[in-house]
Order: sequence, then structure tokens, then C-alpha cells
Amino acid sequence: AMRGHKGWEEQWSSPEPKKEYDVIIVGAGGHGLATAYYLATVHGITNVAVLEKGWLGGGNTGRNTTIIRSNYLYDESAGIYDHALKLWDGLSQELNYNVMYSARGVMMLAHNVHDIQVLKRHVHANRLNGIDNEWLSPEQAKEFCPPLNLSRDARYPVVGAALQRRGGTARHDAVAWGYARGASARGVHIIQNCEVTGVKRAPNGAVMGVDTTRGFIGAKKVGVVAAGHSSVIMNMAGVRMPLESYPLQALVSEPVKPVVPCVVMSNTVHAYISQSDKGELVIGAGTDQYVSYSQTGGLHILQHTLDAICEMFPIFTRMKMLRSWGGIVDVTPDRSPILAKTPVPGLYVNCGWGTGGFKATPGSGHVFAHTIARDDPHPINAPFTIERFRTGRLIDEAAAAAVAH
Ligand code: FAD
Ligand code: PYC
Repeated sequence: AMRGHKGWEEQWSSPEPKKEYDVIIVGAGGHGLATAYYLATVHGITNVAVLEKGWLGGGNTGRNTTIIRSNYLYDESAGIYDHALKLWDGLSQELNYNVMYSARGVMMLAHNVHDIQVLKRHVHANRLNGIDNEWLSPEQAKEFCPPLNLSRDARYPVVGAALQRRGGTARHDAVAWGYARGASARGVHIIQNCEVTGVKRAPNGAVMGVDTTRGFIGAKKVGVVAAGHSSVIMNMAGVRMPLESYPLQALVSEPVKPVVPCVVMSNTVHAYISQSDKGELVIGAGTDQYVSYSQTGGLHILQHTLDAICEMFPIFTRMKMLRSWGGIVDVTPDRSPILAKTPVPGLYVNCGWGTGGFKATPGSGHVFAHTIARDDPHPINAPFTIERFRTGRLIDEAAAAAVAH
């Protein structure tokens, strides 16, 4: 049927790379494309290339389970994740592209006294920052998500939940496509199948441009936004990053009629679930326990996750799983991202989002564009430096990451 549709307009152009740009962004995931979009729309910088080794949105942006929330513990995190959440609200209008943001609520389950204490601490901290989060009894949790199993016989019974009603999901591909179309329309060059293989520095140490599989491309400003491969590219510039890269997997079931009305996450049993608009159950796991660049991951991790899902939702026990996949997530020691200038003049980095960067895409692009355009961080991303791992001023969000890793 698709072959009959002739004359469709291109969503973005595919130009040949120029010899030089004002800014190069490495990585055409959601964060890189959003950065380019805001460089153009907010800062008037349009002589920008986004270089992508594969196809745009083919990295973690196109592989994630699309959960959006801002219920992190620390003030710094509240700043950046809620900045993003506010932008999600108007993003379809901003891009004139339906990103299908659905504030259906994200519910995090408690299974023991320790979980209750941790989640209640997050509820209180969030409220102090003006972020919605509320405590639910097990019965209220079931009312919000009827298929949830409240049996006391479960290995990890549900003993309460924290609910962020503004949390939800969005269509991951549409986010990449919408930002790409918006950036391209303003003159940004999106160059796919163009792998960065080196970062060139001038004798004074400053960035001069990048070597790529399509030749050298010059720029005095380079932003690295390459998720699981960020440390590889930063290494090309001589900067060692506090990052480890792990496979993180997800899977979807056969499509069924609407049955899961919200997002449910459980850090204790290592599983989370929502239902896509197509009807598939979207299920995710914790990371594999070893570092790797393989986008497959271990089968036992998925089996463990499905065991947990079946215990929380026994009605899914006989459902068939359709496909699974993995992405490579870049994890920092404190589970918070790095959005910062680097010791190399003209080199900027936006990485370390680990298992949880999709939700931050609009806010991250917005403040990273500011950082590059002004050569100075936006107040929202100012705390997310590389130096914090030397000074000890960490932003420890291991509990709020809510995905085992
Ligand atoms: P990416 O989309 O990965 O983009 C980086 C791009 O850089 C890639 O396209 C890659 O090809 C390119 N690149 C790499 N090396 C080079 C090179 N040398 N030259 C040129 N280009 C290069 N987050 C949430 O908030 N909610 C979730 O529910 C969630 N679920 C997840 C589930 C899974 C299975 C996975 C894997 C991740 C999940 N995440 C989630 C995390 C989230 O997907 C990422 O943090 C986020 O998408 C990162 O976006 P990005 O644009 O930085 O990276
Ligand atoms: O950060 O909310 C999250 C998340 C859910 C699944 C993977 N990451």
C-alpha cells in the first residue's frame, strides 16, 4: 500500500556535509536533535550539523519504553526533569508534530517497609519542589490500575505506591522526527550514516572539528550527545569520562485491548509496564550486570522480568511476547547526567542519562543549546558537571532511577 503514495514531502533534507559549521552535534538521538532545534529556534544559530553514524532516532531514543516523570529526589534533578516535563506538555504544539504525550500517571510500587520509606521521602521532597507526587494505599493503587495483584501471598506483596499523575508516556520516534523536521526546516544539516571517528584539536588545545567516515568536518564548537558511546568519542578528544556502558532491554507483547491504564514501575522486582496505543504491553527490565556494547542483552534478565510481571499481573501469564531488543545506556556513578563544558575549549558533553534520559529530552536539549550558544551553562544544568565526581558534590539519584543497575 505504501508504494502507491507518491510525492510525499521529505520530513527533513539529507544534504552533503559542508567543510565547516558553527556547531557540530555528534549523535542524532532525541537529545542531539533537540539541541540543534533549540540552537536554531532560541539562539538563532542555524549553521549546525548533526552527525549520526546510523539513522536518526535509531539509538536509545528509538529503543526506550517512553516513561516520562520528574519525581527525582534532589533539587538539582527536580530542576532539570520538571523543566522537561513542562516542555512535554506543549511539545506537540511547539513542533506542530504529534508526539503523543499522554499524562496517564506513573505509579511506583512499594513491596516492603524500606520501599515505603524511600518512596515517601521522594513524595515529600517532590512536593517541596512543587512537583506532584502522592502516596497511595494498596487499595488506591489497585483502583488506579485494576489488573494489579494485591494478594498477600505474592513473594513481594504490594504495600503501597507513589503516584505522579503528570507522568506518562510519549511516542519516542515522533519526538526524534519532530525535532529533526523542525531543525531541518530552519537550516540545520542532519547527516546520517556519518560516523565520527576522531576529534581534532588545534595546537592551543581547542576543538577544530571532527574526522568522520565522510571526511573531516570543521567546527569551533562540538557537542557530544552520543549516549552509550559518549565515553568513546570523548576519549578521541583525550577526555576520560566517569561512565560505564551497559545493555538495557525491553520487550513487547502481542497487542490486546486497553487493560493497563497507566505506567507501573517496581524497582524491587525489577520490572515496569505500560500499554502502547497499538495495544502492546511495553515491558522493561533492569540492566545487564556487565558492561558491553552489544545491543542484545542476556535472556535470563528478560525471564526474570517476566516472572515479576506475572506475579504483579497474573492476568498476563498466558500472553505471548512478540519481540525484545536492547540499547546501550551510559551510567554515571551517581546516576545523574553530565551536561557541561569540558576541559577542552569548544567541546561540550551531554551524556550519562543512563536508563532514564528519554523523559528529559526537551529540557536537556533546551539547556544544552544554551550552554553551547553562550559557552556558559544554563542555571538548570550548572550542577551537572564532570567535576562533581572529583569534588564529591554528587547528585545521587540511584533510588529515583527506579531501574535496577
Ligand atoms: P540516543 O538516542 O542513543 O542517541 C545517540 C546517538 O549517537 C545514536 O543515534 C548513535 O547512533 C549516535 N552515535 C554514537 N556514536 C556515534 C559516532 N561515533 N558518530 C556519530 N553518531 C554516533 N528513559 C526514560 O526516561 N524512560 C524510559 O522509559 C526509558 N526506557 C528505556 C528502555 C531501554 C530499553 C533503553 C535502552 C533506554 C531507556 N531509557 C529510558 C533511556 C533513554 O532511552 C536514553 O537515556 C535516551 O533516549 C538517550 O537519548 P540520546 O538522544 O542521548 O541517545
Ligand atoms: O527512567 O523512568 C525511567 C525508566 C523507565 C524504564 C526505563 N527507565
